Amino acid sequence: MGKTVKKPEVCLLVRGNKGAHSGVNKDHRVLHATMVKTGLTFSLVTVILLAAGSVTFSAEIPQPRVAQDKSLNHPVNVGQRNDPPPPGAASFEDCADLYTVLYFTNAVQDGVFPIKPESSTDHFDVYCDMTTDGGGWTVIQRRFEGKLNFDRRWSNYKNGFGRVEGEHWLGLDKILNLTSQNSYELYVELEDWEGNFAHAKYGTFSIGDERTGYTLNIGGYSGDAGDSMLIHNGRKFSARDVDNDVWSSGQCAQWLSGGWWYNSCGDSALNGPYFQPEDYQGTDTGFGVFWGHWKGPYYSLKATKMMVRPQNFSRKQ
Ligand SMILES: [Ca+2]
Repeated sequence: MGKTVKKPEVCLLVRGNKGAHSGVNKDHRVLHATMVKTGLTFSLVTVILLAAGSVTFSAEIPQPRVAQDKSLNHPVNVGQRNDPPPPGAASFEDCADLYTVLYFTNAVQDGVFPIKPESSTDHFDVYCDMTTDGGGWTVIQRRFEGKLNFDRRWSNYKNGFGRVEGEHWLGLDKILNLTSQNSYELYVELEDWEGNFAHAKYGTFSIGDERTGYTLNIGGYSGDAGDSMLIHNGRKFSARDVDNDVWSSGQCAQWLSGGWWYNSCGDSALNGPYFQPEDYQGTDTGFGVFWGHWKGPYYSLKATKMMVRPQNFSRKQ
């Protein structure tokens, strides 16, 4: 296990449902905007943008289907849509793709949106973080209250579990769909029980397909949380019922009670068992949700968020 403990640096993140962008880019003019209510879960804003006087761009822009709900704890439903996107709806590869359109309509906000990566046959919902580090992030993992069990089988980690507006794991197949269509980066946001935040950003992030065990390709660390993924680079994913780790005489996913790209076993386990502070006594309790280089392996974190964005995403701010 990683033992390196870096003195934490406090990083308070500014949050909000609305983006900080108050105006439309001066190179574009919004000529017409109409909002069409099409049901309880969807509304469309039709906008026409005249770009630099030469290109006319028209798009149907999805609005968030639901607000973030931290109280939900439902069975597996990641990626299942209750309704198909309305006819004529724009198709976005990821939240970064969507961000660009929302920006030019002054409609940047966090929320749940349908996307359709290039290799995906269907739309599926994701939570878009449009505010952290310039926005455009597609969330692939989130924990903040411990009501969702992450000690699950391979099929759950493959297909995803939880609800995207709450705690969830998006699913390895969907992460593969996302990160195989472009060169992606990863942002890991961590919160401890004292209200401190730290992050680890990786300039390179992708996974192989299921035949490779969803092998992790990660690198280019920056941030203030420390690099607790380095030892996991090149490793296969393991879950409770599938042992792909490097520990020849044991099973990391069972020992640490959550799926991950284990080495033998490693410096991080963000899918480990969630503990309330009063229930966690460090080594006496065992491993929880940890990022070794920030708080050590025997500190179970309050909140985690993993999210991806194309490397070539250009900030609009
Ligand atoms: Ca093993």
